[in-house]
Amino acid sequence: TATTTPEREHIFRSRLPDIPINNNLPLHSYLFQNLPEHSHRPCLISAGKTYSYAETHLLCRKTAAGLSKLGVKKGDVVMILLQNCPEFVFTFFGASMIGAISTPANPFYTSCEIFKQLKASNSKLIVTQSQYVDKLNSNSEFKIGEDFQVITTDSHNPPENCLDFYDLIEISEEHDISETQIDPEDPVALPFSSGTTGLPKGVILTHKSLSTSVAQQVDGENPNLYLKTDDVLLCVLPLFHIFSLNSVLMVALRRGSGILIMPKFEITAMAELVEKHRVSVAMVVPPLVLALAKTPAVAEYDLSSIRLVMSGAAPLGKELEDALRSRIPQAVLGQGYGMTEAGPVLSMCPGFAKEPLPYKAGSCGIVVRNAEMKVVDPDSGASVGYNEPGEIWIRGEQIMKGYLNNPEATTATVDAQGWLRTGDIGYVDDDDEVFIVDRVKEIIKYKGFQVAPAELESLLINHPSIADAAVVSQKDEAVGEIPVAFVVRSNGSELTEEKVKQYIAKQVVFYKKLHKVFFAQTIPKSPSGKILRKELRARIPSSSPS
Ligand code: 4UV
Repeated sequence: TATTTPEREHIFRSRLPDIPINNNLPLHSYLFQNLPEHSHRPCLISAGKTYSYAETHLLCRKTAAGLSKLGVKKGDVVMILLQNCPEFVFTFFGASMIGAISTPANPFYTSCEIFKQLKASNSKLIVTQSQYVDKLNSNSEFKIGEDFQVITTDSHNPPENCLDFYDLIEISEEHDISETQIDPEDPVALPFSSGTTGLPKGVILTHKSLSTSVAQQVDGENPNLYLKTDDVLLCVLPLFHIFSLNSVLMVALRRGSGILIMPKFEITAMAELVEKHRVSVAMVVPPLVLALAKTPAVAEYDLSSIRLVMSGAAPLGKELEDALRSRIPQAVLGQGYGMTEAGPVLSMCPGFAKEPLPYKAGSCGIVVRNAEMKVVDPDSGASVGYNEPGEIWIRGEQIMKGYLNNPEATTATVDAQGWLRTGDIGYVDDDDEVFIVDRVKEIIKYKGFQVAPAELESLLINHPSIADAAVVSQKDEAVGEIPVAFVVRSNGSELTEEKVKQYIAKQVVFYKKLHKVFFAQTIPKSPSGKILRKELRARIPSSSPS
């Protein structure tokens, strides 16, 4: 931990001035605060159906009433297990309105992954689509209708023991919403993240943290991310991940922009929708930039409506950035840097501002306003100045309140002065631009999705023929990084690479699958028992196929 005296601290701030931030309202009230100004404008545009702001707000209130009829109360946790769809939005804000908390989960998760999050979050209700209900029926410990309730959004004939979303909200009147007093420090969202180490943990984001984060992006005279009511934002990144939830959905709601909801990514369908709905703002991840820039068929569509592209969640290579620039030359192309625990946005391209500032290729922009950033030398613990690399730390009202039921992990991540350590190595250049150069945390990012090595290691060690195991990342051109394992077989075991891969594949979502298994005699560890991951990464043959 840093022991430097305050006068020696180097603190970086936004080049944009601080602004007054109204973060004492419940999140939904803050986001819908300007509703009267744009109540008839399109809010959610989805599969041929458009909901105006007024309709969206009404459906959120009806969902609030429906949830409350079902017995959901302040502080209860609702799991949202949905692809992007309007009901995701209704459920999230319906829950918020009654003081409940949403824990978003990937609908492609295996049953085992879903139940881990269900248990850890102590959630008693899942909102999902009927196609995922089979996975919810396969747990011997938890029974639908007894241990938890399931609401399906897509059928008037819901599967056995499930309730229909629209039945529920149609019998509910908005005035049925129970009066709930919401404190700005109350949790509203509980996404899961493994942070700098260990297993996925519930990240407590409060009404205050999320409204602060949104304000840092889109509020003020000269917002860092300037959105207009006639903008249409592309919502193709999954809403269960904080990037899309905050920096697509919430920022758009605050500004009254339209949100084009796509349930899944398919490049030509996306290009067609961009053309049809004149999408003007696109939040993307590097693999999507690759698809946009390199898919020949994309050239057949008119993408001239796009004026802003923000890439985030993983590093964007310069070559890729240039390739996209030549395809959509009219757009401002820049990055946002976020981390679930950071609320999530740490820095954003100043070229997105109403009065844009210049920025460089490869930079993650400038630190968000009303926040402080420092770069800490991992060896000395001292904060360093311009152009010197170190671990990026962030402080401000937007960061998480802590990890759910895990004070140890919380204090290891947020210090007593309120600084959150990111596990990212970067520097701030002379123009206050943030550059990320490395990652010292365990996390592996496959297309921007989190893979926690500790999760795969615990599954591997459960195998009767495996004595020890470690999972590390390998660089991959198309998806960023892939998980690979080092495995120590138990005495005499003839376990094969294929068997290990299959064993993991059965238990995890696609992006956590092992791409390669190396057998080893031992796993190198520090005296305190920490896996020496760098050493293992160096052992991966660079020519190995991915
Ligand atoms: O916790 P997480 O999965 O969170 C994210 C959130 C990303 C963003 C990006 C822009 C936004 O506006 C926003 O709201 C959210 O990815 O993973 C956090 C880690 O991902 C890496 C870095 O290692 C983080 O600690 N990462 C995120 N953005 C970038 C990045 C980036 N632009 N460049 C390099 N690495």
